[in-house]
Amino acid sequence: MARDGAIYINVISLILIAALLGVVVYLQNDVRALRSEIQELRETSSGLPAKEFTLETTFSDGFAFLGKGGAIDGVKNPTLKVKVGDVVKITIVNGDGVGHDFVIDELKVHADHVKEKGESVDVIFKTEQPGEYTYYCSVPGHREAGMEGKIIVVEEDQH
Ligand SMILES: [Cu+2]
Repeated sequence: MARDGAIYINVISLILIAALLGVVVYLQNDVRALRSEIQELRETSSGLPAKEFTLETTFSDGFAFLGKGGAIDGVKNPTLKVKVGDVVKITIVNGDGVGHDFVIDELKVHADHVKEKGESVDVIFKTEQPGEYTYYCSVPGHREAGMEGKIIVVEEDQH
């Protein structure tokens, strides 16, 4: 009787150990799946814009780009601050019904013209060198009439 009991307990512990091993393997697979999911998310998110700005063209005593939303909201020709390596997206919205474009010569940025009121266009670019660059509208006379501002690119560790 005592022997039967001992065998019974051994069988039970073997089943328990097998069950525990199963749980451990299951959890390991879960962790692995989570890791690869996180890696995938990292890879896809690295291509998304890190900095987004919206500029609306406006006319009131001269032309200007008017900042929309965030820290630049309501600021005329706002200074845009970004970091080296940032993927920058700038949306130009036509707010005055006059044809405009958006150019940053040094960064080889040149947006298509927005002709009608409400029309918008996005430019996306990656910053590579620190520096101070000028954005402007290249429609003849517009830069002189006020459509000019700065974009400042700083090193990663500066703020
Ligand atoms: Cu213009």
